[in-house]
Amino acid sequence: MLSSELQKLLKVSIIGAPAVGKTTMLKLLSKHTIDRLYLPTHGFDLKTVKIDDFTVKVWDFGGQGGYLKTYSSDHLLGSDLLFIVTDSSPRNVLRSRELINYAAQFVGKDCPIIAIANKQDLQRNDGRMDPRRVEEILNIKTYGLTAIDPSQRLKLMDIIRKELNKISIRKRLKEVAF
Ligand SMILES: Nc1nc2c(ncn2[C@@H]2O[C@H](COP(=O)(O)OP(=O)(O)OP(=O)(O)O)[C@@H](O)[C@H]2O)c(=O)[nH]1
Ligand SMILES: [Mg+2]
Repeated sequence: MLSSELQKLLKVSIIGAPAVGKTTMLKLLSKHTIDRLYLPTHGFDLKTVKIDDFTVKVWDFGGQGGYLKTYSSDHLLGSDLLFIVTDSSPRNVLRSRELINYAAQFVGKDCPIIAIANKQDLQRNDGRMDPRRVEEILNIKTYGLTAIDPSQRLKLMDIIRKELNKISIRKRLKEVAF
């Protein structure tokens, strides 16, 4: 494979507590129908998504039980981008802080860690936080999302595209430096 092709082959990992909407995000990305069924992910799920000329392998890790801790050291390795998904409830956002510290051990220092403040549709009803508040608490770049809303697909694609472009430039520069 040409190195220019390799630069366009990227790995995105999605982690977070159970039922925060990780698999729904993957469905949103892969144009899968978005049902509201909650079927916990066992282990992890893997899908390939094309974004512009990037081929993105998306790893969706199950949040239940010990899945993440069982798989993380091996499977988070080599991530080009890591999403930490929260359901934007105060309790879950606080838990996500620990998760960020935990996962940061397994991804390289060049891998951006981005938070998704999901379930924004529920924000007005039950005290969930807006993305700005989540960002203040987590201290990492945070985007708001309603993953069950198919009209937010482009928004999610844009978030990923912006990061992938930066990653791809960085990879190219590294190669030139060699
Ligand atoms: N209201 C609302 N519900 C959502 C949203 N995103 C996901 N859900 C619902 O939350 C539930 C759990 O979603 P999943 O995507 O399966 O959660 P997960 O994070 O993959 O869970 P695990 O696989 O157990 O780690 C489902 O019933 C979804 O329909 C959202 O933006 N708003
Ligand atoms: Mg899941």
